[in-house]
Amino acid sequence: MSFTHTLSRLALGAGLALSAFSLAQAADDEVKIGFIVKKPEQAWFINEQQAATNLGEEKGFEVVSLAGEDGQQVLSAIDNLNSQGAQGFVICPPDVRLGPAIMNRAKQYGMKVVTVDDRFVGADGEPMEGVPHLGMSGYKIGQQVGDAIAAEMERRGWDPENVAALRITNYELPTAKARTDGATDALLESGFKKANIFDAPQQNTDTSSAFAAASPVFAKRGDFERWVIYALNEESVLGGVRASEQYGLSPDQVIGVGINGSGAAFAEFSREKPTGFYGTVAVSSTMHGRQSADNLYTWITEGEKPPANTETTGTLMTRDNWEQVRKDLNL
Ligand code: FCA
Repeated sequence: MSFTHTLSRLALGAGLALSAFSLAQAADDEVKIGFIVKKPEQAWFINEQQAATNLGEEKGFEVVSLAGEDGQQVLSAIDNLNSQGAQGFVICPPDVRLGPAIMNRAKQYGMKVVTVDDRFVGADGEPMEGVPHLGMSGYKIGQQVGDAIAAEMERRGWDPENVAALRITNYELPTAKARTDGATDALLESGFKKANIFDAPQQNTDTSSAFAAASPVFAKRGDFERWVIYALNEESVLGGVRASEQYGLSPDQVIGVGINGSGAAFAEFSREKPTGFYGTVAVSSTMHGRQSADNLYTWITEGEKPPANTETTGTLMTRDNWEQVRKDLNL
């Protein structure tokens, strides 16, 4: 064998070894993250997970979409992610007080965690500042809801004296309380009567729990013929509107304004005739999904911890402008 031949064989061998090494490196470098949501059947969360998946395809990382409807399911989702080699996850938890338990499990596996929409609460009842969060500015968006209701009341020429509010509350969830508090304050500022606000505490954040909470309130307050309805999200306002219909109120007697701007609102605005669901403050679930996943990805790949708290804003969407707002927010 000639000297040059030997050299080229050596080079070839080194080359092969090198490419095998790069492959192994690439496999090690592959980023995989989880995206766990509390309500996997709701349009808001479906869109968030899809947006994160799309970003992963663009940037070259994998997103595993999982359901976490209760504590047990969240913990098994984390175990599952660990066995798949994921380096972290984005989560909207089913109960914010699960924060410490979720962080314990994630730490055991060395996983990075960011929250989206609903922020973890620690044992002291305060937000867990150490876990990066991205969510709505609940109070401000709530104020937009209150302002939209007040403007529509004025347009319809309603006298606040004889208008009741159905406030569907969820005080277990801080962002929900911030949202309904913001709406209440804006309404009161517009001249709404405090004594005409009636609470319907819901057990959950969905349409059926809101419907169940709302029905008895209408039944008890038959003395009011005009109602405004608000809650933490449009799914819940829709539950209130459905209860008002069942009670016999017509769309011109009801002004419901939600929050989210997801498929639930699009379906309602697409109905042939208007309903008591007047509008919703739309927030980009596409942006929430992409940005939270991107923050986590950058943290994993560049070691840069995301900001402690990112607050997003909203735009009023009604039957008249919903298609345009949908486009603008990339929904
Ligand atoms: C909470 C609500 C969702 C959505 C999200 C941003 O998780 O339950 O409907 O409003 O905040």
